[in-house]
Amino acid sequence: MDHKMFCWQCEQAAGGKGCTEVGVCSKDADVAKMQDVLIYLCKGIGFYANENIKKGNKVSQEIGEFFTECVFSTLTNVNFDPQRFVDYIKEGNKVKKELKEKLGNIENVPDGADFIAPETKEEIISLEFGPNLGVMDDETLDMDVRSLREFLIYGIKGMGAYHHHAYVLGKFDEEVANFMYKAMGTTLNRNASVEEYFDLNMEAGKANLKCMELLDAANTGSFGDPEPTQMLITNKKGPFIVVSGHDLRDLGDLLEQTKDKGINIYTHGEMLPCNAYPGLKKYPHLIGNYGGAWQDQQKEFDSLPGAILMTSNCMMKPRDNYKDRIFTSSIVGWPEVTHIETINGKKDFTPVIEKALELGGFNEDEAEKRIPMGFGKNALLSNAGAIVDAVKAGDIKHFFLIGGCDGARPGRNYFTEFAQKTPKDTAILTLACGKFRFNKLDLGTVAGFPRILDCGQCNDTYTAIQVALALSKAFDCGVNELPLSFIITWYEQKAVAVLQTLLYLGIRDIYLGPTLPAFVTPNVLQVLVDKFNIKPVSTPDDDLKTILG
Ligand code: SF4
Ligand code: SF3
Repeated sequence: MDHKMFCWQCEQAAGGKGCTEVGVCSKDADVAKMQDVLIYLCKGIGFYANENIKKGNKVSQEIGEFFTECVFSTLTNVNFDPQRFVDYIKEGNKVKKELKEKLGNIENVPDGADFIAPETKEEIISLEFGPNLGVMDDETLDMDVRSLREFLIYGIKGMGAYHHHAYVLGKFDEEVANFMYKAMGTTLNRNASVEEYFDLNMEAGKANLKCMELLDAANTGSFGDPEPTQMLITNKKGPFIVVSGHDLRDLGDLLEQTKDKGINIYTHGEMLPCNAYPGLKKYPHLIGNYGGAWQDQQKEFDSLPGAILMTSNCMMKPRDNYKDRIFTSSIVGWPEVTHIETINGKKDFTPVIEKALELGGFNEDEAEKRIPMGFGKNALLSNAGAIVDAVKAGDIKHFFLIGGCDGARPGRNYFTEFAQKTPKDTAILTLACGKFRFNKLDLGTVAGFPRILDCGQCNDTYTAIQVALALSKAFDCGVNELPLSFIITWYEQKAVAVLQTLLYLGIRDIYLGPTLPAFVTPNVLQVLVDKFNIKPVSTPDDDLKTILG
């Protein structure tokens, strides 16, 4: 192929088709190639792990964690550091050899399963694209098969992210790991059909539901159930650290290491929901949330007089102005940015703490503002009776789940306008960073509840699903018959995993925006329309009119 790279895994894909010179996300062609090579290796690891499992051989948790970390590392806006990919690739070669040896000789090994990657950056990036290496390189592959194959791989990446957040809190799940092996291994099969891939995408939805349940158990088991909270959204005088991403363990550890140090901790982006967890908010120096969604970070961090810790996506290219005060941990990486290593299962955040103290923080208190949040599973389900009564009395006429990722495209104003235009006798459930489009609007209350009910991070789609199931039980009907509509905003691959879960659950009439994924072909879209009546968003007025009849 004549491009330097090809990536179309996120909503920002250049020209709505794919990034071919450099990623709109700033991923360069070298890192793109290394990620392609790592995914190629993971396909073979998946194949050999799955064959071992079929034979009754156990695949260790260590391998499961490594595999999960590898797929997660290739998610959009996570890791841009070539050296980290060289390390993953070297380890991946070892893991594959180990699994192969354990299995002994077998028949019907697909092409590419035995691929062993070179182990220097120069050699890795000079590998030629070809079948299994890269997305677009086997020109003979049917485009619909490719579309569903990549749909599956992106869902696995998203699931990998959730699985990683769960197992750092002690919840590793063999069934989830086993599905990831099987699915990745299948992508080596050149004869896998559209039907086979469609079914695997549905199975991915099921496995991801399990994974989100696991993460819910990990988060609430470690830090308690989120409780409704009036969260501070303005700045307080004094030194501070802004913590971004999705990793609750990192935040918990940092809070412990900063207590009594005179440092305030603000959440940022997808960390916002942490302000509602009893085990985290018990630290009085977790004082609130700073800023908006991920795409505003370059502007918001530019002259920030505090330290920043990125614990997962979404990391943007840091400007020189703040390169010295931003730190990465866990899965995240950027060359030249200080990475907090995990040593014997522990992280020492001293460099972040020292930087925060050195910078001195905000000079004065801003006029205080707070917004309601923390409507997690427990908080909502314990109010299920009152919610059902309000629906029966006609006080709440409709629920909208407006959730998913935020992003930089102008078309995303749709979600702000949509929220503003929802009638006053309706409630909005929201989750993930897409909420920043409207979470500071004062939309008032309905039946004694805030009209905007913030359920948490993107993985808390699990909460929304539990609420939908509780309502459908109370009204003795299917979820699709409830006065509930799903308005999903996507950007990266966790949203793909969540979409697979919603489809697996048979949820119909989902509105998806701001644009449809570049990797979905017209035929695949037609199948999704026929089976699930999924539709692209149009205008808030038209969509509201269709939904509310
Ligand atoms: Fe382009 Fe998105 Fe891929 Fe980055 S992750 S290279 S923006 S498609
Ligand atoms: Fe946002 Fe990146 Fe997806 Fe967890 S932080 S939702 S975009």
